[in-house]
This record gives sequence, C-alpha cells and structure tokens, in this order.
Amino acid sequence: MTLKLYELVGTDGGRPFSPYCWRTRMALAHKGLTANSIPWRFTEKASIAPHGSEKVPVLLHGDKPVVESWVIANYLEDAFPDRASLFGGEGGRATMRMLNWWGDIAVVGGIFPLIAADIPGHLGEADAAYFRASREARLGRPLEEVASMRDKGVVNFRKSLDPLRLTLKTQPYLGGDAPNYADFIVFGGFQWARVVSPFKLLEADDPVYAWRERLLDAFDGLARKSPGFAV
Ligand SMILES: N[C@@H](CCC(=O)N[C@@H](CS)C(=O)NCC(=O)O)C(=O)O
Repeated sequence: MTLKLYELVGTDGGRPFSPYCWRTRMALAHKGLTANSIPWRFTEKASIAPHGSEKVPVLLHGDKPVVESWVIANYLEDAFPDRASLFGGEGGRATMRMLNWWGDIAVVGGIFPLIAADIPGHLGEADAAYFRASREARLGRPLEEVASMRDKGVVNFRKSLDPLRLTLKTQPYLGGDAPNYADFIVFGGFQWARVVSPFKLLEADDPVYAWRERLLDAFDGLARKSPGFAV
C-alpha cells in the first residue's frame, strides 16, 4: 500500500516548511518508509477536507487518511512494528505525549514570534493574505511589530531550551545514543525556522546547535538537503 503525505509549502512546492510535517517526514525516514509528497497550501483546504482535516500533515496509507502529527506517529509505530521504533516502548510513548506538548507550546510557540514575519515572503498572494490575517489576529499585533522585538525575544527563547540543553550535555540525542521521535518532535520546530527564516535562533557553541546539526545530517541529510537558510 502506498503512502502519501500532504505537506505545507508556499510558492516553492519543493520547500516544505511546517514543523508538524517535518516531524512526520523524520518519523517516516526513521521507519525506512517513503511517502509521495503532495504539496499543499494554506488556501487549499478543500483538497484535505474529504480526509477529515483542515490542517496538515495528512498521511494517506492506501485510502486510509491519518490526520495530525502525533496521531500519525502512533499510527506508523503500530502499523509498522517490525521497523525501527519511534517511541522505544510504551513508557517512551507515554512520556513523549508530554514532550509533544512541550514541542508545540515551548518550541513551536517560542519560535513563532521570532520568524512569523519572514513567512509571507514564501507564500503566494492569497496564502500570504490568509496567513497575515489569521496570525496577526492570534498575536494581537502586526507581524512586523512582533519581529521588531525578536532580538530581545530570542534571549528568552534560548533560555527556555535549558531542559533540552542540559539533557544534551550528557547524551547526543533525546532518544539516547540514537535519535527517536522525541528528537523529531523538537527538531521539527528548528527545521521550520531554518526553511523560512535567516534569523539566528541558536549560538554556534550551544549543545542544542550541535544536536540540530546532527539531525540535519540524519537519514543521509534529509533535512539539510531540503532548501533552507544557513543558520
Ligand atoms: N497539532 C497539529 C497541528 C497541525 C498544524 O497546525 N498545521 C498547520 C501547518 S504548520 C496548518 O495546517 N495550518 C493550516 C491553517 O493555519 O489554516 C499537528 O501536530 O499535526
């Protein structure tokens, strides 16, 4: 049965940028699975509505739609049990549920105000208008005003990564000696930023920077080969 993945792109259909789609991309690679990418844009909601979603990632396994990155990770783990494990057992799955929330709130949520103003430049006119209106409503101010505070904001963001930083001082990956879905949850946010923004999120001497480098090189450089900024 074939796998197909709807992934968020802008004007460049070969530049997928969603943090959640990157979690799924890395999870598929970890399992040694290949999915055909279906480029999807913000204003193409009609194409995924029949699969029961307004957002991506949406994975199709044959005709079966699987929606939402955490649900997809669980699906892949259970549908392909003989492949490398994403969670490392039931304890890992349970703990990663919390890490998934930390990834959404602290990592994706922390990065968002730092790079949001760079995103419309990657989008076509209708998508850019949709993105600006929906995100400015969420942020409560214009994207440019949010961006004007980012030099200060990034200091707080870096500090918020201490739990990750301290862990990486004693092990190369959140998964231990090798990466697993814990790493992909967090890495998805950094890859999103790298694809859409030249803004420097991490200092080069940060253990988190070295970890990001290792994940950029994982799976034969899957993430590094995808178009992005050198950050
Ligand atoms: N919790 C969901 C979040 C998915 C999500 O927010 N996807 C964004 C792309 S990064 C989206 O499709 N947004 C559509 C929109 O804003 O209309 C997941 O982990 O899959």
